[in-house]
Amino acid sequence: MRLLYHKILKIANKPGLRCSFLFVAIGVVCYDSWVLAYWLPFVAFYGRIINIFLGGVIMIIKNPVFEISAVGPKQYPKNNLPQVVLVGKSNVGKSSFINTMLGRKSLARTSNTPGKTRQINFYNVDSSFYFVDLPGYGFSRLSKQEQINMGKFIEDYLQKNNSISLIVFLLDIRHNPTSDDIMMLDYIKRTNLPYILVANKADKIAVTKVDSEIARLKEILGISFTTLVPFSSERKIYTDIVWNFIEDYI
Ligand SMILES: Nc1nc2c(ncn2[C@@H]2O[C@H](COP(=O)(O)OP(=O)(O)O)[C@@H](O)[C@H]2O)c(=O)[nH]1
Ligand SMILES: [Mg+2]
Repeated sequence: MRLLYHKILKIANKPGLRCSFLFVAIGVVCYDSWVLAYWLPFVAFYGRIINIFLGGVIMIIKNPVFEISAVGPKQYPKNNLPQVVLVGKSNVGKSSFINTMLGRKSLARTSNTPGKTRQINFYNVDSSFYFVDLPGYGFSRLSKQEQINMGKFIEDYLQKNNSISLIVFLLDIRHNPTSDDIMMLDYIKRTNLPYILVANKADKIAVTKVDSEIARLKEILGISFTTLVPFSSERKIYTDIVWNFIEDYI
């Protein structure tokens, strides 16, 4: 049943379709069913156009490529393309997020067993912006000192880079933010860089619970006015909503 809900949601999330549904509803109210049948193709087309005017996006990705695994500032790209940076604890789904948003299966390497490598992976998206995959923090198999070093490595990148256009801060919709999450979020706030929060793995809970979990996370984090949107790489839902936000910053 949950799968069916998510399938419907995925279709309803497609750009244009939300508007199309509205038109169909208006059509049903105003006309006999044979008129509606005649209308349908037009409804789908104009719904799409109107949705673009209303600020919807149809993000067309042509050729995203992995550019570099940087181990230090000298290797960060020298051009001024905007960078959209994924921040979050290990295993929250940063790499999967990049693959899902770009419609690629395994451009960004995902794993069940997070590694210890301190690398920042840059994905060049059609020479218009970068998705930047930061190493995860709070990886329990690292020693305390290694975790501190990892934190410094991430902060160093956030400080020494003036091409950062947006930080996408990933949380797990099912779990309370950890103390590391809260520390990282405080740090991000202090950088004054724009950020949005994305609650990943929404497929793991019932669709009917998504809104209340989002509200709960907002309350815990004390961020009533900050954007916090659900997401699922597994089911590839809510991608349009997130693209809408990203598009405003690139
Ligand atoms: N169910 C579910 N699993 C996910 C989702 N996103 C990522 N995962 C899984 O979580 C694990 C860690 O993902 P990964 O992208 O490597 O996390 P990262 O360490 O933050 O880059 C992998 O096994 C993914 O398949 C999601 O939206 N739903
Ligand atoms: Mg990763």
